Amino acid sequence: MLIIEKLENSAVYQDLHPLIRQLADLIVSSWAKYLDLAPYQLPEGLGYVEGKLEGERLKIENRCYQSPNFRKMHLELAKVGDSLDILHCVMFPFPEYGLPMFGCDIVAGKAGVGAAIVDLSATNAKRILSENYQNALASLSKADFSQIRDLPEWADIFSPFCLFIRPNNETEEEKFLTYVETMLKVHCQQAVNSQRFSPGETLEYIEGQRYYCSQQQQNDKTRRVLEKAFGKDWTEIYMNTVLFDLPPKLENQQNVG
Ligand code: BLA
Repeated sequence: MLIIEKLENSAVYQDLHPLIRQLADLIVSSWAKYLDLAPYQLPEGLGYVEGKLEGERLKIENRCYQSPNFRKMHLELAKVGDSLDILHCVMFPFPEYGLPMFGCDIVAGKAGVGAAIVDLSATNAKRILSENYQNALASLSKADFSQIRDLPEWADIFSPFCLFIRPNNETEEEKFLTYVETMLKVHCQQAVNSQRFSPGETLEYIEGQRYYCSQQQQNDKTRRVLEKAFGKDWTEIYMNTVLFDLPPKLENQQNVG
């Protein structure tokens, strides 16, 4: 079993908004609880990065794992000066299992958490979650959240279960955590029980993951924060190789399981 390095030891973790710390703990502990984790090697030099071009210093701490069903599970914690705290998480399945993408993002400023989003996004051609997923997620409710935010134009990748809010108080922050906890549990349980598709059928899910990544790469808000600290060229590489890298072509695929 993989020994997971404690998040408390991370250079960034200690200074982050409490909701981000709690969510980071929840994500890593859910992965460890449900999945058989192995290390995942990020591109050289991109585990911990610090940048400062114009404006404030940006520090990024990355944690990355893989499992028999997931090519890459990425948790990123970032701090921009003392003004912006960010959590970003994506789970990239091996496409032959036909699984959706788990994605989560929290952005907190001086005034508190402005954006908290989580989704399980389908990767089939119709972009509709399987009945198993739909049934398992049916108990989730958005009724307790007072400020549901509008999604931007590129967000056609998200499912009807996508929750995008500005939490209004600690109760709503806790309810957001519970919502994410349910999604992670359902996703991990469905994943470990999933069957492999044939190479022909897998192409559809590779294409679905490509589309997911290409839409996420259109998020100018993410791009702008990174460009200010690291410049355009570095940001392009980082968004394409760390945040939203495309699954390798089928013939190169290696399954750890
Ligand atoms: C929004 N993401 C944002 C915002 C910032 C970032 C500053 C604006 C916050 C707001 O509108 O209140 C910044 N997010 C980052 C940075 C990183 C990051 C710098 O992850 C990484 C280093 N984004 C994701 C994932 C999802 C996501 C996985 O990375 C969803 C599953 C969603 N972020 C997302 C959405 C918005 C957002 C939908 C709102 C965009 C908009 O309103 O235009």
